Amino acid sequence: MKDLDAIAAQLDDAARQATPIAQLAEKHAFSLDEAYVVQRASIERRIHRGESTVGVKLGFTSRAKMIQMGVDSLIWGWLTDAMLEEDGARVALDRFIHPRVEPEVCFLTSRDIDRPLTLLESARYLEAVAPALEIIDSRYRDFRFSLEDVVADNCSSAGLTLGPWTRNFDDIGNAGVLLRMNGRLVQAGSTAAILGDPLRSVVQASRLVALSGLVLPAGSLIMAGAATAAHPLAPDTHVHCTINGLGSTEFTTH
Ligand code: 0L1
Repeated sequence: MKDLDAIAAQLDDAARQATPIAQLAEKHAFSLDEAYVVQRASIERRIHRGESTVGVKLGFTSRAKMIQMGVDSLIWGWLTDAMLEEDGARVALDRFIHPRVEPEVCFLTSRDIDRPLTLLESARYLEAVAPALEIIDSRYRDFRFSLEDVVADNCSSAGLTLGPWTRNFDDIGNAGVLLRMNGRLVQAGSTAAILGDPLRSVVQASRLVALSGLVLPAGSLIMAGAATAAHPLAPDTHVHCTINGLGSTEFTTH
């Protein structure tokens, strides 16, 4: 028998104790719809502990990420205030299991989003855009999962930093993206890798949130998804992401 709350508790405990667990979806035979119920239940546990949701993230919006993780569908999860790190922060890695980092674009919404938006409409719902670094950390052993598993695990969400907010939406469709670690270039790409244009992530986020019968309030973050494959994080590493026309964001691990 499936107990979706118990599955959410297992994932939540794995995250809090930074201890990996075996994949769950096959054993407990839960569907993708049920995986989102597990995800919501694990977020409710965070909210119960005092965290607040600050927005949503999309996953597998780029071919590089789909190929890296062997899945082929767009997914979405929640961001909470506890995941936010200051730009330039020192980030302790001991609270993660096997963290990775990826360069992203983040949007800030200006109005409630309560229905699916078109691409043309999406810009009118945005206040600002910023370069971002997302730390992902699968709670599953060896960072291996099915689509249902990763959705239940809130799409591996673990942390993020944001660079300066701007209203420079004009060139975000094909802006150069560089990810450096200790000064060494480890990934180079373009924001065009994110669904052909990161604004399409806003469209997709509006569709997915509306499908769930929810409203994304004004002032929410929308992490558009990775522009490149993710890189493992090791201690004592300065991580720096630049997005042409948007600026940069960085953190140092310890
Ligand atoms: O940007 C992304 O595609 C994030 C996907 C998160 C899931 C993962 O790779 O663990």
